[in-house]
Amino acid sequence: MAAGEQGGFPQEPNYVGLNTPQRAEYAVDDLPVTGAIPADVCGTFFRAVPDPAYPPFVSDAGAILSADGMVSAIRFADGKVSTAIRYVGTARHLAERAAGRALFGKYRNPYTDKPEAAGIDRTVANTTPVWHAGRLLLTKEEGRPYQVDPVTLETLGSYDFGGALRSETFTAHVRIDPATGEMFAFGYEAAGLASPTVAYLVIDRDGHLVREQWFDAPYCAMMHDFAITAHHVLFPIYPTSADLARLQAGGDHWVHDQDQDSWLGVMPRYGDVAQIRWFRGPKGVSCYHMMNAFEDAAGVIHFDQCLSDSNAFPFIRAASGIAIDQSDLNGRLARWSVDPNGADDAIRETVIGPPGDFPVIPADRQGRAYDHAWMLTMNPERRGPPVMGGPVGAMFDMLLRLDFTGGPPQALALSMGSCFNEPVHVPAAEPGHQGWLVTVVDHQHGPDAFSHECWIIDAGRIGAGPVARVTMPHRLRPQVHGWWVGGPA
Ligand code: V55
Ligand code: FE
Repeated sequence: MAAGEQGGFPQEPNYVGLNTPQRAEYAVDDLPVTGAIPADVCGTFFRAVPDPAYPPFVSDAGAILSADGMVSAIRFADGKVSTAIRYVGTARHLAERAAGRALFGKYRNPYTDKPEAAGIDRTVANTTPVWHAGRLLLTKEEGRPYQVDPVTLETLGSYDFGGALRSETFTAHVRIDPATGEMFAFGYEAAGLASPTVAYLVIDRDGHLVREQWFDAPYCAMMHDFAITAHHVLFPIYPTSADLARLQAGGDHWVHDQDQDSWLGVMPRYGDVAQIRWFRGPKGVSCYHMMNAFEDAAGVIHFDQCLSDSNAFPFIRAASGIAIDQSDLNGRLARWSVDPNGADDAIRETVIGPPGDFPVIPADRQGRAYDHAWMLTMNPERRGPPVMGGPVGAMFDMLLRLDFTGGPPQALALSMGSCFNEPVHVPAAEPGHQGWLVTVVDHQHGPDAFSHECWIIDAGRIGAGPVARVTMPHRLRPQVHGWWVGGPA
């Protein structure tokens, strides 16, 4: 076997280079550190990493999104750093391990599965490690979360909030209110495959599911993320939609329609889903991640999102007959402003930042007016190709700090061959200090040669580069999302 190659995996972008399956579980202590780890950085950086355990038996351009979830932890205590990674023991992963081969077919299409997969929960729990009320949940929008022991990374099982959850699905993007500690969440396709049914969920600060209300979206859309304000909950809908007949015919879960409207549903947080007001957005746009949302003094709602002119996933554009190359896909950090007390359904858009993704805000500004935020983007001055990898094909090579008070943006550009995974924000104890960003940086040294570091960056002075760098012990596949849990594990 060639270096970096894994037996039986197709030699195509989902499985080569940075995306080469690793399939390794391990724990390593006392990682080498260059520089000084700030005292604030004491806790665990949990990361969700999709890594397929078995070669596919179908050709599936969306395969990274259905790769088995692994949970990775990078732990910081007393200036020492350790790491561990383990598969999430989903029913799907356990069934495939027992069979010694893949049983599940295409991304979110059970009609392409082997007969042995019938009736087995299909979720791969590979998108976000969510920490709330003392529980670690590995989430994926296609199904319910799995609970994982935060110390051993052992999987405890599928989690349904003590039997309270009715929805078949649960988002990978929850929003935790900084004042109340409540977790706001939702599930789409809540009533089954390709259903337009959305479940709106509120979990109290102690982890009890106290509200579950169902409503129908304008159509069955890929609802990856949403937003809250201090008084409202916002449900954005972009025209990437599912169709049961297409799935039954063995087709793709998602098709994007450039001619269909986007929508923003707005309701009072503690209201009834019958009160949702739908504001009409531009046609054909798409967004995976919202930065934040808030109400201003006049009650106008501002909703900030990493918007693009079409779906960001090349495999979804291909399935939709949309001929836009990844490098030609335009985007922007867009603010949509709507008046919940106004008479019309108009959305006013202003551009507040460049194209990019993986927005990060301080947890205490969730749903509130905010001064600054961070995101990943492509260096406009890069000469040469980006590092290839991850589900969209190209990795981000620049970190930005945006200032919404009129100050200039700050940037941290990596040199050619290096790229960022999504950072987490760690708050600082010192008043006025903007805290720290902790992120995994991948370095490519050759077609199949990579090394990885975990960087700690002063969040208020990102241009100065990392204050500390941790050498990661083994090859890593690209992370999706992370979560910072402060304090001892
Ligand atoms: C995304 C990621 C997913 C998914 C759907 O970032 C959307 C977008 C890692 O899984 O299933
Ligand atoms: Fe996401």
